[in-house]
Parts: sequence; structure tokens; C-alpha cells
Amino acid sequence: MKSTGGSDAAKRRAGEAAAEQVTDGMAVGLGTGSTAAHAIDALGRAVDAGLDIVGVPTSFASRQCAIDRGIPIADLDEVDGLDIAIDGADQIVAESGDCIKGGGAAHTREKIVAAASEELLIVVDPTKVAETLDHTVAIEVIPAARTGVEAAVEGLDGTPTLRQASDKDGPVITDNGNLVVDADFGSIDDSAGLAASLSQVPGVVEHGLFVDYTSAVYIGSEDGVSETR
Ligand code: ABF
Repeated sequence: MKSTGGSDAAKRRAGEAAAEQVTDGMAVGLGTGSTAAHAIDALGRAVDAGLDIVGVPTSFASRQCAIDRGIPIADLDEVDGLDIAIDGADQIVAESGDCIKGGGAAHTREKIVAAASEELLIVVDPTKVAETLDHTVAIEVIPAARTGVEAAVEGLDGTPTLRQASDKDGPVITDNGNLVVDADFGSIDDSAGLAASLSQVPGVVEHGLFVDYTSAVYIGSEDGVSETR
């Protein structure tokens, strides 16, 4: 799993602390990224020890991670809602839980899974925590709508950049067959307003601003983990 930002030990502490909230019989959303992967690792160990859960992955990568660790998995339409979803973030305001996701281009399914879950536990290392959101916002876009979406981003005083794949020539293609436009809005003062505006743009499948989704934030560090709820 590609790693970003802070130390692996901090990510592991956050992931493991969130995984401890999972109990027998739960349906669990399995997030994407290197921090969420630590939660999936911990859940895999718990399943080995007898924990009875079903996991609903948010991406091809997290599905494979769950299979490798022996976690029974299902599609969202095969379960009667989710009890907990555990996922990472690119940047988060700890007090509100509002965050930006989509660095892994999986934010559409991540948001669908988060919306279906009673609780969303966000797991991060301290490098992700900010006073105000100013990370680029990932926008999953139907390919035919790219230029229109880029114009709409500029109309919202943002700067759009089509995300390019690092391992091949050409753009990133999501698990859903779409493009990702990363939009730089500088410091985002009204995240709810921006989220609503982006959702209205034709051709936007989903954007990575998560406003009012988070139930708790687990911030791992070198020597412990703090929880904000
Ligand atoms: C997913 O993976 C995201 O929505 C976020 O973009 C990214 C975080 O990855 P990592 O934990 O590796 O920094 O959770």
C-alpha cells in the first residue's frame, strides 16, 4: 500500500485504536490508504482470533487487503447498513471532523460507505491535522465532463489540475472508470458551501470534501493515540 505523510508507527497506532471499536456481529466499512490498512491488518488478526464481522471495502485495494487478511467481505447491497467505517484522510480539522479525502482516488466509494455507516472513524497521523482545510480537493469526474468541471472549479476561484498516473503515461483512472481533477481552493473557509457547490456541477461524480460525516478522529503519534469525538 502506497504510504503518505507521517510515520508508519503513528498510522499503525491510529488504525489499531479504531479497529478496537469493532465488536462481534458488526458490518464494517474498510477504508483505503496506508493508515486504514493498519486497521484492516488489526481486524484480520481479530478475525483470526474469532471476531465475527463482515467487511465492506471502499476500493479494489482495500478489498484485496481484506481478502489477504482473511476478513469475510460483502458488497454494500448485501448488508443491512454498516455499524462502523474506518478510513483515512488527506487533511482533517480534528474539532469538527471535516476532512478532505481522495488522495487514493477512492473517495466516491469512501463517501458512499461513510454515508451508509452509523459511525465514521477517521484514522490519521499528526501531519494530517490542520486548523483550516487547505489541501487540494479531489473531484471524480465523468471523462466527457472534464473541461466543464475544470471551468466550474475556476468559477469557484479554484485551480484545477487533471491528476496524472505516477506509474504510466496518462491520467489516473478511478475504480469506476473516471478521471480525477484536483482543485486548489487555497484556504477553505466555508467547506459546507464549497461541498454543496461542487456537488451541483454536472459531470461531478463525487468530491473529496467530507463535511459532517465524521464521528471520531483517531490521531496516532510516536508514543500514543488521541481520540476526538
Ligand atoms: C484514503 O486514503 C483517502 O481518502 C485518503 O486520500 C488516503 C489517505 O491515505 P494514507 O492513510 O495513506 O495517507 O483514506
